[in-house]
Amino acid sequence: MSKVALITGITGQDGSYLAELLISKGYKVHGIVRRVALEDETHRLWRIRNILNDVTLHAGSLESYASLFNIILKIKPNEVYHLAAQSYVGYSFEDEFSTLNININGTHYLLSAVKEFVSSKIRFYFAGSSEMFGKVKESPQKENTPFNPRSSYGISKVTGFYLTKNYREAYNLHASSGLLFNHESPRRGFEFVTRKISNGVARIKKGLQKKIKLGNMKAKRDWGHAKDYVEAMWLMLQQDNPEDYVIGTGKEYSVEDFAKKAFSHVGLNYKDHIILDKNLIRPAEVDALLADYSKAKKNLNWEPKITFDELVANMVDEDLKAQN
Ligand code: NAP
Ligand code: F7E
Repeated sequence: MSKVALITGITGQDGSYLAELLISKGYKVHGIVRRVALEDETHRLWRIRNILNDVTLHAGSLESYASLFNIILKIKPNEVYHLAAQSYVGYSFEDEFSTLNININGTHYLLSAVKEFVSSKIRFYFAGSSEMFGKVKESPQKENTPFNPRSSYGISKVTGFYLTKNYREAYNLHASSGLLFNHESPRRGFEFVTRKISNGVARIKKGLQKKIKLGNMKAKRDWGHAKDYVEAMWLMLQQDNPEDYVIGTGKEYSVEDFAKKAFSHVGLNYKDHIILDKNLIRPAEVDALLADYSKAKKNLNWEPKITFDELVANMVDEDLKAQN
């Protein structure tokens, strides 16, 4: 019989790729969607437009314990992938309260609802983040690197991580956290720096825009492709024992490196098109992140397949097509 999976955040970047992966593996895939008429394909459903006939969507939100409980009661999932969150670090400085409320309480509500069905042996995935390492205490970062978050977003993910760990230890739940480093794709939200650059490059190339405004170009990130990372989420839930895993590429590049590569992909020099905007510099920055994913390689046999150069080219090429 097909396994049943529930994805919170199915309309997001990772949710859409994970849904595709699980469908290809024969799962019955359910997703939770907030604040949208489910038949409105033009709005938040754009990333899952091509699989709308293959998934079952349920109206609900992280703010509502009742909605989460009732969906789990109805569909009785084998696996729950908790991806929904206020995921934009920049915004978390503008609105700490909603970031903390959604990300912490939402995770708590979902874990608590899953616990009600603990005897049904639901497996649970929590979307942790390299932002938990924040102002890093060591480099590269691995599973036991101390957390030192620099934003309410990072704090919310540390709390979600400990909630997940506590439910694993206290209630014997098969619950794992992925400590995922930045991962991008042509489905990345436009507010994140990689998509802002790839979209800007495409528009500049087509003569629709002249400049891109950026903040801290010296920040370094370990950037992978979301397609590779959803595979790691699935692998974590297929293990006999629930554990936490760092997922990244082991290579770091600056925002400037990304911009340079994206512009050179279309034969332009980034220096001619970038404006530094001090308003985009964050009150507390995460300067550099770099993953040591050796545990995932050893236990999950997971490795990233898509390189940084391929990622940049993929994003710019897709944004160029979208301008046509
Ligand atoms: P994303 O594209 O921003 O998607 C976030 C999803 O959460 C969307 O489906 C959004 O729904 C949903 N959501 C937000 N608030 C909600 C609420 N109150 N109730 C119900 N749903 C809500 O994020 P992503 O890049 O796919 O990331 C997935 C998860 O991984 C997030 O938890 C993120 O924090 C975490 N993460 C991401 C990265 C990365 O580099 N991408 C790295 C580490 C961890 P709407 O469509 O309605 O907005
Ligand atoms: O910023 C710098 C910015 O917003 C990357 C989320 O998926 O990954 C993501 O968080 C860097 C930062 O991603 C601009 O200051 C410069 O140093 O693309 P970002 P993020 O903050 O790393 C982690 C792992 C998550 O968990 C999050 O959910 O780029 N930067 N200029 C800029 N950033 C933005 N957004 N816009 C700029 O103009």
